[in-house]
Amino acid sequence: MYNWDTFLIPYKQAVEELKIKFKGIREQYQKSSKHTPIEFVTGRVKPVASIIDKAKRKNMPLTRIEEDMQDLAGIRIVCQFVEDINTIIDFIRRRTDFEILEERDYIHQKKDSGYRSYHMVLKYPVETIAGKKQIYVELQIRTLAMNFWATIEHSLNYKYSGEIPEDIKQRLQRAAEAAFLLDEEMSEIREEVQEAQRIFSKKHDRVSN
Ligand code: 0O2
Repeated sequence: MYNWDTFLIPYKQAVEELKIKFKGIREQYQKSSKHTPIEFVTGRVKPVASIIDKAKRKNMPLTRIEEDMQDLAGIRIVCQFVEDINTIIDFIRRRTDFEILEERDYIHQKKDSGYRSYHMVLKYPVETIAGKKQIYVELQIRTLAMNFWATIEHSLNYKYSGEIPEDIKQRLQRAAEAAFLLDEEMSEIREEVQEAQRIFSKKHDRVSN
């Protein structure tokens, strides 16, 4: 049987390295006069129980997960405005420290559940004692509103083992629509909000220096 701890070490390393890199980008933006397109960055290695569950669900033998389960390592970049997502996509496409294998736009084509997010599958090289190892990483880019919705829906899905009752499903659809409208409204006043945030962060810098 698998030694999961050993198997997952390079995945942990990829997640930690990428978190540092994207947090570094966030910090550089914060120190510049430009709007910061990254609100926060999180990352995780899929828990072993979820890996086994997903493999069963997809009829995937465990010997195939390294190749076929491309979200063992996951990074999430959350931003304030939908426009920030495009800034991040452009910047990811220009990077040379990984390759983009796939892009899935669940923003223009939301899932039936109401889920919206932009997904990229990256091939990221990690140095191991046995040499370079290419690791697949699923990068999810979404707004705060999309993230709020997805987090709630994810826990309900867990609670109901994927069988969310119809009335709650309908409420979730309406909540997804509300999150979409919230993103639209915020985009309309984006310039105003960004100006206010610039003033606030300058004042904050003066106080803390
Ligand atoms: P976790 O780690 O618990 O988040 P599939 O499982 O077939 O739908 P696939 O082909 O692996 O997905 O890739 P896809 O569609 O890009 O989705 C992978 C991940 O996106 C999921 O991981 C979720 O994190 C997120 N996601 C996709 N659809 C939904 C949705 O309807 N609601 C929510 N809340 N999240 C979604 P996992 O496997 O669920 O694992």
